[in-house]
Amino acid sequence: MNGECKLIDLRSDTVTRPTPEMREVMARAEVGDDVFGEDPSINQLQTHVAGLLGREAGLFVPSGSMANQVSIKAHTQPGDEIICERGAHVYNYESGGPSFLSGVQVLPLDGIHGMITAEQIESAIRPKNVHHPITRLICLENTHNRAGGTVFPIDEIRSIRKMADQYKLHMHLDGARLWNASIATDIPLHEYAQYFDSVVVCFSKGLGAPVGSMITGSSDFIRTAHRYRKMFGGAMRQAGVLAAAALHAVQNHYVRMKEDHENAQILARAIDAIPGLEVDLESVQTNIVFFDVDPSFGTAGKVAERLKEKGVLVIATSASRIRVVTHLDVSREQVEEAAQIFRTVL
Ligand code: TLP
Repeated sequence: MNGECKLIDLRSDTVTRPTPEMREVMARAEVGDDVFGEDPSINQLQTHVAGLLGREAGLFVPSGSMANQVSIKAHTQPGDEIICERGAHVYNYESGGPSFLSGVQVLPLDGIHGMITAEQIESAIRPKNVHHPITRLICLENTHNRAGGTVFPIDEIRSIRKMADQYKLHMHLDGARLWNASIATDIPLHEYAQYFDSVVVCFSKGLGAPVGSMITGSSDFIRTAHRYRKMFGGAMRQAGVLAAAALHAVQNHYVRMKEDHENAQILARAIDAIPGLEVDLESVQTNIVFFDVDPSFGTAGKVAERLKEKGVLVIATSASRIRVVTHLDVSREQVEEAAQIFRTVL
């Protein structure tokens, strides 16, 4: 907790500020020109995180969106089709990146709690026929943001991999919050990662680093991704100061994420107990809580404004839905205070 700001900011786990310890680590970081591969802090982070995920190599990139888009580019050819769940970040929140940057079309499938099954995907694979695009890539998201931070069951991932192998499809994981999935299930990161050709993780969400994500995969894949990172303008120079913050976050803020999950449970129950607000408690599995607002309160946007006046920041994601996210910069006391403010305002 940095205590720099009085508002209780539950809009996203991306809002955290670097802690004093992290800033010190950043100030001391050894740096070099990463375009020459000479930044020791970046090299250390890439090796460390690739190791955690059991992959051959890692590539540090500025953002989760760039990590996903570079990966999609590296897996596909223009005219290909990629399959994902309808609420996926790559489909909804990356500015149409797949079509613009890779020239691919996206086939979104309706999931339950953000999860799609091997059977569902298999029946969406295009027959080999000149009329159709070529199905090339399956993108999964774990945890699934828009479904409420839900965890993808590892058994289903295994079945999807088996099926994907039969059809020679690639698999990409948007694991911006894979850390949360791993903490929630006690399944190590590398167990999840083994089923994918590429896995993206973010340091700037629940881990609390200011910037950065990583693509991991085979050395060959990362070589291709490296070229596209350059092409997309994501090659940085002395970015070791950022990598040092990310490494500090992995080493110091990962295990504590279970506090965020407990805080999300407290908030979810408090919100659900308020007449006119409804949380799908089954979907609250990590640090994200979505709730529906009865129209008698006004729109979700209006509710968000009233909460802001009382010091709680939330995001209205539709006319009737609000998202709150717990993270490093909200303490248990603040979560309890926020719950009280919800009760007062609503
Ligand atoms: N998510 C942000 C917003 O873009 C919605 C948030 O506040 O949750 N994958 C997933 C699953 C994400 O949730 C996000 C960010 C990204 C990728 C993109 O990361 P950045 O913002 O670093 O490009």
